[in-house]
Amino acid sequence: NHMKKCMSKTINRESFPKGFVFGTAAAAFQYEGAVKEDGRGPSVWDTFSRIPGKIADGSNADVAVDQYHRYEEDIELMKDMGMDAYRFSISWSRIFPNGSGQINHAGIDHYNKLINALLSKGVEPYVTLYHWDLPQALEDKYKGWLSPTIIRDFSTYAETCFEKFGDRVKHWITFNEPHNVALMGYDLGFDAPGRCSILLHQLCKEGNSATEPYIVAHNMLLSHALVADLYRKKYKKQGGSIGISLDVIWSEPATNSAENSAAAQRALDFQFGWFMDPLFFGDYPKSMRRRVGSRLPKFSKSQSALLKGSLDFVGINHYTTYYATPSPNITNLLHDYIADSDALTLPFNGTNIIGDRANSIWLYIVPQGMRSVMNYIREKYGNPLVIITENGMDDPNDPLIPIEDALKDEKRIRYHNDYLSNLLASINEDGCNVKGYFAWSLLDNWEWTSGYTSRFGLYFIDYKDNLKRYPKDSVKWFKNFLKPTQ
Ligand code: BGP
Repeated sequence: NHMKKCMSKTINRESFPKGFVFGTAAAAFQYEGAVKEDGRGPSVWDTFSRIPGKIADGSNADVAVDQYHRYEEDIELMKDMGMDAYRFSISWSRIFPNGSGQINHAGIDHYNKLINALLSKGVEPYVTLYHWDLPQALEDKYKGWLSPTIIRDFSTYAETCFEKFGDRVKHWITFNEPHNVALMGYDLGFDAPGRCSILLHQLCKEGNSATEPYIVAHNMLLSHALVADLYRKKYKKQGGSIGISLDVIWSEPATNSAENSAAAQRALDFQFGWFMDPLFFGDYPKSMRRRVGSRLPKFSKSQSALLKGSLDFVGINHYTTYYATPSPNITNLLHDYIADSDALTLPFNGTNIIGDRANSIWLYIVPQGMRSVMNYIREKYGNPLVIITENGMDDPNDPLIPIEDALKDEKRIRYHNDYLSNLLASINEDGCNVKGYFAWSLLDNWEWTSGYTSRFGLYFIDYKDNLKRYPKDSVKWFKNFLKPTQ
């Protein structure tokens, strides 16, 4: 009986609905390297990664994993695993080195080559337009996302991509994790451009307002809505679809008290509803309106109308789950956004740790969180089409661990198996409308503030030997999972 139970838990591609897409995800700045080649302009992350103390190992992404030169080899790796699709991002400053103005044709050529190589191997491109690498020129010119001027420049850049690549690219993602950009870039200052809110601002070079994250998010939402509208109207003939990728950490009440349940809801509102509510209902969540007050920008009637329904699918980046409580005064003093939301989310609740930890301090393994997120979306937003655009876990980059041991990543296999099982249950048992799953990430890569210290890849990168790629056991697992049975 026990045997039967275990067997019935074995899942593979065929357990999923027909046409379900499996792929891996990546981002230009984390993968490409070649930052000075073929006319690329600098991005805010080139600048930020050079500020001492910002990146754990003091590294930058000048070389990263050199995918700019090795994309053909990397496509072979995807193909070999049986992956259907590849999610990557376009570097804005390769197309417009100054953010706007003159197009750099060498940049266009590069992505044409990448897209054509993917298609020739039967791998479907899913393209993110903005995965955090804002052209530095626009930061210098008008403070990037803080200025509404960016809406025009982003839409010119996006339209250039539709024009040049849209005959072959049928899946577009406007933004990757706008919540993280707003919070990490403009409130905590851990990410580019490194601005902080009032009480934290001694730690940062710049930034002075608890309003900035809300302005940035607002400008990203308006940019998304404008570009989605443009794509759907002017590029309708291309027959593609457009969405956005949002990060969501599932929130469990720390105990079943009414206060903690309300805090868990506020945590979701301030992270996920912040974007989902405007996209589905045309305005920010009521809890945000009430609590942030006049610091939360307003949408005009026509902006609201443009936002509402401005996506064909919701991309979800989901990794972990936390416990929520109302926030204690001390954290409110330190952190404006937590004070605004009155929700503190942590991986423990006083008696329990929510799950086993991966390497990153923020990443705890809680597979059933996936099912909760899917059902929350189904219930609250009317069962829209969802694609999991990121899910994965990391190991430490420990130079003392021999490569053959680093390749034995049972924990990662279990992670993907268990998150996928919960995703499957949400589809088959709960009726959630999910059509794709992208693992973060194809290769170990340059992981933002952790630099090269964290390894999220299905493939191992030997940073000491010419960035050689080695399959971890999870590659074999995916290969078997994706293999057609018949
Ligand atoms: C997501 C980003 C990815 C990736 C991943 C891993 O938030 O969209 O680009 O980096 O997180 O996390 P990190 O690099 O912060 O450890």
